[in-house]
Amino acid sequence: MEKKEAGKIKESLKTAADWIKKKDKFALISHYDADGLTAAGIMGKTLQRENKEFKTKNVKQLYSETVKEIQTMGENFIFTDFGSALIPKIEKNFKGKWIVLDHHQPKTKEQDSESHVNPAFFGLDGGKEISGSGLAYLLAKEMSEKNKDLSALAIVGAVGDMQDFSGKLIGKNREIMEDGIKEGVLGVKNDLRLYGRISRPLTQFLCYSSSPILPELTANEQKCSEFLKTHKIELREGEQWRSYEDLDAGEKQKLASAIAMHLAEHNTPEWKIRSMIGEVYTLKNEELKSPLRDAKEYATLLNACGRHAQPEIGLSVTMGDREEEFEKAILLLAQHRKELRAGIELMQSRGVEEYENFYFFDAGNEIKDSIVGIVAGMLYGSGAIPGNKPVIAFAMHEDKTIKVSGRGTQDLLRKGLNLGQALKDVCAELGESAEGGGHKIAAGCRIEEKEKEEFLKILDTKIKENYT
Ligand SMILES: [Mn+2]
Repeated sequence: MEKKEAGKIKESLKTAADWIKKKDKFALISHYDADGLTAAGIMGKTLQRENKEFKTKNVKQLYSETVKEIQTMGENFIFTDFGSALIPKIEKNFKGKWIVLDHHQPKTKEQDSESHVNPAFFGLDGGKEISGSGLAYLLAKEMSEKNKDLSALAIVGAVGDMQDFSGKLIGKNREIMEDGIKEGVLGVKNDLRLYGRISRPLTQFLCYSSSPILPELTANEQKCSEFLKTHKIELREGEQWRSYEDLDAGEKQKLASAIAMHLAEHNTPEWKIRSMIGEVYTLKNEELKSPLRDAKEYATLLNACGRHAQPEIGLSVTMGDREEEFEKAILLLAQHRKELRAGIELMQSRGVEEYENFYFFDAGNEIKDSIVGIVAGMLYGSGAIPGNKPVIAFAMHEDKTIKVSGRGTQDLLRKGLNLGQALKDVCAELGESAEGGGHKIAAGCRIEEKEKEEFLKILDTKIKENYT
């Protein structure tokens, strides 16, 4: 039964592909994170190859001003990696001239429009089996088999949305990965999954690890270099700083077990240690030392662009720029890392408040609202908080509303946590001014400052109710 359902998504994508072939002058609107930027890159490339005219815009949300601007951008409208929660609004403003490809929880159980493609309508899990960029890729493949080289970008998007959290890609993501391997654009192997294995010098590789945070090592370069020396791993080869990829098989294994041992000594749960090893994805057409060579590093670079309000730079990179825009993206990545590190240090020094069903901290103006969710996620495993409850963080947005970010752990997910639903429920109770939602493991919403206290109180009961 389920297989048959999943087959129908192909029909739905075919309908969308046929519509695109018949139309021209598109506005391509996508979410501003790694998944959204790769989705836009895939669609952009696809439209280019069909000789279609198009303009692009990457947004965080669909505000009324944005709607007006989008209406002037083209005659037909493609929304990727967002839109499922906004179908009535989109239909009202873009009457019959739109398609939405999104994997976030839709508002209806049944497909509400044939222009609306969401894996949830077809028995697929949009949290782990396919992402926004994956949908864009499947559509591109419906348009033409020659678009199969874009599969590597779809994998960057999936990894950006952490759909590889179990240690490997599953479902449709896995089929896309196999396309990439067959096309020769993607490599996959089991290895240490710390961030920066290709482009970071070893010391920084340990120092900036956020998943997992390495107790006493994260954010401490001195200790990291001592740790490597203790385990007799050379930091340099001649003039060159070595990266993890430069190590030989024996050294790699030595380092991986040293890290595992270190984590075990610091009471990191075993599942977390095990999750350090898993699939890593290599983009074979990228330069050997480029951050774009590794799917996770590529995704982080794109997120850095989006979070610094310059998604167009990231989009240029996904569309193929490896010169000026790429250089700008590299600078944004460095800045992003600096801000994350400052955020973690702040939270570690201040500590968090504990509620019955979650941990909480209010970053106020001290951590940007665009990165507060990542910082919250990084607190797990750092020793700052144990993984037994989700963590909720507040940060002040420039318009003085409060951005709420929630993060859970894979352990909590296994226990049935649905953070997206919990936040949605609280917002529903607070009334129309608040809106919220997201995924089971990571979700967010926006509230008014005066609602803070009430929000926390209601949330304590809603989280408890949303373990299924
Ligand atoms: Mn996404």
